[in-house]
Amino acid sequence: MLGLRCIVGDLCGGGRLLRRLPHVQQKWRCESVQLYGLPPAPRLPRQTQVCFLSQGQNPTGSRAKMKLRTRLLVTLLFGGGLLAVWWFVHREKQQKLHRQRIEQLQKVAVGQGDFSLLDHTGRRRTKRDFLGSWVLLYFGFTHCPDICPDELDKLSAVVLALDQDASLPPVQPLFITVDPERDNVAALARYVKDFHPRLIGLTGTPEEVKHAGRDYRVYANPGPKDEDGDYIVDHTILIYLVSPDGLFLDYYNRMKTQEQITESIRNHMKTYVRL
Ligand SMILES: [Cu+2]
Repeated sequence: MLGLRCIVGDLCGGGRLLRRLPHVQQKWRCESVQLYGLPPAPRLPRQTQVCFLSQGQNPTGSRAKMKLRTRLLVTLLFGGGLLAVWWFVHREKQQKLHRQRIEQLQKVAVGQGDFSLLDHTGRRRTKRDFLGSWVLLYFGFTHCPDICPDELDKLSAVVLALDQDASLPPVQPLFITVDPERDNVAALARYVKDFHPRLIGLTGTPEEVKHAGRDYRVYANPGPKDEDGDYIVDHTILIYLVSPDGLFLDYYNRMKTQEQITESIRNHMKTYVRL
């Protein structure tokens, strides 16, 4: 009997000692509750516990969050400032390049003036009518035996090739006569039909034609007439590229192939900045 009491006493004492340990307390309580048939206490989800801690229980976390916000704000302000400086410098550089380009084109002084001529339908056209369009301009005459037809064939092929690329703007081909004596409106209307459908023929009085050619520094000199009254006009053989601003951009002589001219115009179009 005494032995049994000692064993029970030891068990109770050992139990009390164990129950004082915190991790055992929890387990003990749970097991005790389960033993009496009650459900275990519900546990908060992990996320709720974290939120609870961050909202009121952990001021260090709150300070860290504030620091992060401050850093983000400083980074944004600093980045925005850098972007503003870059934009300002970039705009200044573009404006400087723009001014330099205008000065260079004005120094070239080719094709700066206006012209006023009749087209192959009899309508008066001036250079202003073509502002906003890329223009390929050629000076020649309809009685030219080979050079002018060859050059206009090449010019037409260039325009056709550029037409194939839908990303490029259309080019307006123009043909200005250097032989107003024979190249009237009707002669031009017959002549332009052999080339690109958009080709416009232009003529006028000798003074008007001379004025148009002078702006492009075109040389034209009629030779002596033969017994049939026929003659050849010695003239400059160049194809001029005029920008949508109406300024001379480039020229192509007879040595330039159709492919070279097409590529050059394509590059001009891609690097073009409106004045
Ligand atoms: Cu010719």
